Amino acid sequence: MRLVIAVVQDKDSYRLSEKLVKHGFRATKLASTGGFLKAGNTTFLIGVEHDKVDDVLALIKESCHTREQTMTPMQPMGNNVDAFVPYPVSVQVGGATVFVIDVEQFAHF
Ligand code: 2BA
Repeated sequence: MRLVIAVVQDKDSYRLSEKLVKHGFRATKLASTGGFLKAGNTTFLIGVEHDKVDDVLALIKESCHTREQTMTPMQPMGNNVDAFVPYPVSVQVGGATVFVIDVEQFAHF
């Protein structure tokens, strides 16, 4: 068995959930936060047999889109940690960041 961990944008998570259910894949959704943008995203944990990994990756690929996102994180100004200035950042996010991990043991009681 493999564990597919997919970090997707919140906007794509409903579409991906629907497709996974429709194709009979089991998944857990976790609310997560990106370390860079500090914006909410969704992390899917999908346990799947080896020969089905490519099917899951295809569903993720067709569900998740690349978007340009502008964020204004607050940066400390000089040595004074109380003074902050807005610093706009434009980055391309997604479609999805995916890790595929070997599962040593799986139990479902
Ligand atoms: P964030 O960490 O909020 O990153 C959002 C987007 O900001 C990234 O999109 C990337 O385009 C950009 N970015 C991230 N770190 C950067 C940096 N140090 N300098 C410049 N730009 C940077 P994605 O690559 O599509 O990543 C989307 C989300 O996937 C990330 O949100 C994070 O939650 C997750 N992620 C990406 N790579 C990861 C990794 N190696 N390990 C764990 N989570 C990861």
